[in-house]
Amino acid sequence: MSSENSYEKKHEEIDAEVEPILHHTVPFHKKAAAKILVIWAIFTVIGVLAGLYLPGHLFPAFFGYEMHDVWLTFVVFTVAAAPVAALVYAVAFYSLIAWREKGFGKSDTPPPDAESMHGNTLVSAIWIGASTVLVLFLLVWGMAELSAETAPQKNAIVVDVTGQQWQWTFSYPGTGITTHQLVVPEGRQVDFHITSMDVTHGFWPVQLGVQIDANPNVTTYISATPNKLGTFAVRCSQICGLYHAYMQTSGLVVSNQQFASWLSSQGASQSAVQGYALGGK
Ligand SMILES: [Cu+2]
Repeated sequence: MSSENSYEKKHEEIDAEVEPILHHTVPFHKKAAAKILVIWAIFTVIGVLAGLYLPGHLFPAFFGYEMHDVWLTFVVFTVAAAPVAALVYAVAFYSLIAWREKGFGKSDTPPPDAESMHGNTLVSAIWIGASTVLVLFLLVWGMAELSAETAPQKNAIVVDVTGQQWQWTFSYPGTGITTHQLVVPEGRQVDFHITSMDVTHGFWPVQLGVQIDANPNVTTYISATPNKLGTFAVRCSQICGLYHAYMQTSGLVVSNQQFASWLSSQGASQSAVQGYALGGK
């Protein structure tokens, strides 16, 4: 074999290798797609099971209807997101294992790409259809939950909540009562009117399942309906300064009767919220 022939042969080999890369003629990896589908199904089942069972173990105790709604929304959204996340993880997992560089340093040429997905009507239709259905479902679910939670109730009570570095104060309008421990009646909607005396705080009665910012010079509103007697935690959910982590107190859910007698036993010793900032205000 002459050196010229050998040169041409080498060129043909290179062309054969490069051609598929340049013109995307490698067929869609049907076997790979089938394997990814199996991995996707397994990951989906794991995600759905995790979505169904984990929140029940990770969530704090339920002290209000809103907490139940939060839990249910968490479960529904996790289950709805599981197939989507599973697809991403399945492709990534399969790619990392099956299409990894085998034999490092043996070749400078990367493996050829699969056929381009551009213009694939079926894939586009599934993609757009599934996204639209998912987004619409989550939107309708979210709006229905929100309107159910914000619907006004007849026998609701109002509690004014004031945050400051680093303490919560609760006032009961019309009674003159100001306290650092939140007391609320069972089975009645509590409308919290929240503000701050200094920086942005976050009013978070944990087990009631609601949370909202407490901003200076602004009143924010949130409602919860306690449905279990006992003590729950009240925390600050915004980093608000040096002692943010200690800006916590407790809330107490009592019966309607106990609530009425608590109100009358408190008197109206303090009619205004006092500033407790270092050095006084
Ligand atoms: Cu705070």
